[in-house]
Amino acid sequence: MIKVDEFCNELSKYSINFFTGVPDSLLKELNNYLSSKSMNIIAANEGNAIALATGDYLATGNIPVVYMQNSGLGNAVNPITSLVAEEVYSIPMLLMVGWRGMPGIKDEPQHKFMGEITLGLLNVLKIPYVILTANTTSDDMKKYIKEAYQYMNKNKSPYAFVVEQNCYEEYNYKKDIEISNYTLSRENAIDIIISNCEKKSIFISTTGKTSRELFELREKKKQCHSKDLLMVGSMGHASQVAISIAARKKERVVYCLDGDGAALMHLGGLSIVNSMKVNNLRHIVLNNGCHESVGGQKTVGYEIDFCDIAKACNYSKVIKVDTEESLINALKDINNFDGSVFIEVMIKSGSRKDLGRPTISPIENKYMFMKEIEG
Ligand SMILES: Cc1ncc(C[n+]2csc(CCOP(=O)(O)OP(=O)(O)O)c2C)c(N)n1
Repeated sequence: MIKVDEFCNELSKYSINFFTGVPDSLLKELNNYLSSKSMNIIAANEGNAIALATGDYLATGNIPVVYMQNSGLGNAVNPITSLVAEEVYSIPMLLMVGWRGMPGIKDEPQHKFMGEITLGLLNVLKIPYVILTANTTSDDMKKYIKEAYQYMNKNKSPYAFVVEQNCYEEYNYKKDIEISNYTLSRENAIDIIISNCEKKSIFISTTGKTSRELFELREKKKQCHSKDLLMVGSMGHASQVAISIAARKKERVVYCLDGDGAALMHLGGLSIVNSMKVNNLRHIVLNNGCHESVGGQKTVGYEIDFCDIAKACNYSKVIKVDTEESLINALKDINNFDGSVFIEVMIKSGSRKDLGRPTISPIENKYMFMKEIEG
């Protein structure tokens, strides 16, 4: 196992001091350590992080680090091939890639395919890598950093550390607790929404704990899951799936339960709602100001105004709520409303320790959902 402070100190010997990326549960210790550092920018998506790292390299000449879950490689491929590649600007950077869905390790369905192709994808991208495991020692780590640095410095191109689970020792830190007076939890808010929506409403829920909580609430209420599409992967894309279902199924009210991190990841998705004429769409961002599902690392959710953005994107009605009562009133207000609606729900961070995972597969979910909305 590697000590995260030793790891970062070793990097700084090579003037590798700038970190950017999107947090991942496998990189939680690194993210926790970095949360106290100034040269760490939590990016909206992994492609943005590659570009931020490029800018920092151009400005300083020092090699930057980009961290991400392997699912984020998808977002990073375009800037890797058309900005960072040797054929273009030839930018060295160290990628830290959390290896979810690693073959042989039990993981969730959304991680399986990317887990299988992670090393192959790095090969296709011509990015050499080394795998950090629970058995990687401090001496190994120092050797790997030296080799990575020599490669990046000589070739002026990226190198990757692929990070297996339990590779870092637990890092105890005093969490910079976000002071918020919000009283609603995400689970509370979801409960209120599914209890106060129009009867036949459809739900498209974002990745992470939102979908897990929606699933468990249905179980608790003994309701079936057929009206819900649990988008366990493809972070940031739930609202676009919801928009096109809403466009086809005008007779149904379509709710998208989004997260602030997910909405930020592909914010441009908000811009097409007006041109799609989806008067039956209710886009709800559950804003806890952080990536709660992977460890609570901050987003800019509490610092920006999603409602202003939604207004500028021409949603017909835009509402911000921060209490149980105001959420219930907003849901009453939009009942039978003919127009697209955006609601930002200000919530506190946190979730139940015993929160489970969906026990139906995405394929089962797809068939029951399609059956529910057909005709
Ligand atoms: C492309 C991609 N990058 C990173 C992740 C890892 N990930 C899963 S959930 C999550 C946090 C989502 O944050 P938010 O949407 O704010 O919801 P919250 O967990 O706070 O409810 C992240 C970063 C991912 N699944 N996909």
